[in-house]
Amino acid sequence: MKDKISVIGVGYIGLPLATAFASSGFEVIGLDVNQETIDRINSGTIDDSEPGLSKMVNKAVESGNLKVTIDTDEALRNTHIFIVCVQTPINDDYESNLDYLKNALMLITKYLDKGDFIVIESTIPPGTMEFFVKPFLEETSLKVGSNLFLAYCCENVFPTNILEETMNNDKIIGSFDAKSSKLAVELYSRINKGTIRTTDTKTAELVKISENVFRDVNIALANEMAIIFKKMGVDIRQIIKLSNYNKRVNIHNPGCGVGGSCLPKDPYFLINAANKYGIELKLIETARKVNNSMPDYTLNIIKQSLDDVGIQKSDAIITIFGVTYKGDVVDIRNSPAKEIIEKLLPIMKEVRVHDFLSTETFGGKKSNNLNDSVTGSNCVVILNNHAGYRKIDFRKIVSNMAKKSVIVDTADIVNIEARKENYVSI
Ligand code: SAJ
Repeated sequence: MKDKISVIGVGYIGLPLATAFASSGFEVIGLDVNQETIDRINSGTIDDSEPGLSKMVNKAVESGNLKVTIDTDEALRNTHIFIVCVQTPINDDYESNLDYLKNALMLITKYLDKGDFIVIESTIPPGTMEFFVKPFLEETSLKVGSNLFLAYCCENVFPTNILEETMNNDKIIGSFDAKSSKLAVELYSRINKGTIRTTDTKTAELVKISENVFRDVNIALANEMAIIFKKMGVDIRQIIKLSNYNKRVNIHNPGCGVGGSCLPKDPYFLINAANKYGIELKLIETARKVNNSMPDYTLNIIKQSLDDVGIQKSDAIITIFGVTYKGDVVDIRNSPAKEIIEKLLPIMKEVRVHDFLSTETFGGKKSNNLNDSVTGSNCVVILNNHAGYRKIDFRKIVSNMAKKSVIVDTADIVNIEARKENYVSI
């Protein structure tokens, strides 16, 4: 008989993971609350923005090794390995919302047997394993480390490269006992060629958060530098390029804001934890503020650029390129495009929205055809760097735009030849 794994939550993280296990010979059954997600997987119609993923999912489904369902009983019955990949969002007050995790644990506890193994992949605030997950599971009267095994195996895969990273990234595993650690290493070694390191649960939780805090703070640094260098009339991209030749320097890229489901959220897990110790994390909080201010900064650049070419805002046609939170993903969660478009709509004559991968418009006018979207436009605003945009010769775009027009490029993709007086970078 094949080993069976139940994966709870077959979204951005759960599906590639479930697929990787199914492809390596496990019998995997994925549970999700979203019928649409289940239908797409079963009918072989998931989008193919993640390289290699849709093909591998279809193959795993066809082989019979991967099944997905919304039926809890079907998914969790007769399973001894449970992997939780549900979202852990924050509420409007920046407090973590562990309801999805709690719900997943509640379902699992109904099916738990002696000797079962539970893995948490979801990103969680520090201490969650110790003060929430473990006590919750032990309410069943099973005991972690003795007749129940538990590990935190934080995901760290990069959207646009998820499948490859699921199978090759180094992995950190946090647990309370040696047997759980061993089980986790054995399990992940079946799909992962990277180095797997083990530690305690709180360290593992903080590793995951630290990775995203590092990135968020570094992006804020790049954004702040972009603001001052622009005032000085110096090209930030040149500065980054030349500075990064120093092997100890890695300045990140400025942009129109920081979106996605991770970076705008994970720093608050640490900020909130620090508050409980009476400590204010000034740098990390400021980084969040800087990054959150970038959509407004972008708006001001758009307004100023229109002024500079002599166009009244109320007469201006704006074309947005890119609504997803970053290039080459379909995900629009926390996309800075939302705030930018919603703030442009009441003050501009028309806001057209183009995106190669998403049908979302955030209230703007959908334009499927690139040329139509720029014809007569006064301002093309590039918000992400989808491959489709990277291939464009922007000289052609400029020639289709209105006579008085400007390109605002927040993603550094316009080709040098097209960067004339009507080009503004962030
Ligand atoms: N961004 C910038 N400048 C940069 C890099 C990114 O403005 O130099 C923006 C992007 O446009 C986007 C946002 O930041 O709006 C986040 O993008 P990202 O590519 O930095 O990160 P995510 O959210 O797609 O994925 C991150 C990754 N974390 C790290 O690289 C440390 C990924 O590995 C994690 O698994 C993921 O968060 C997660 O799930 O936590």
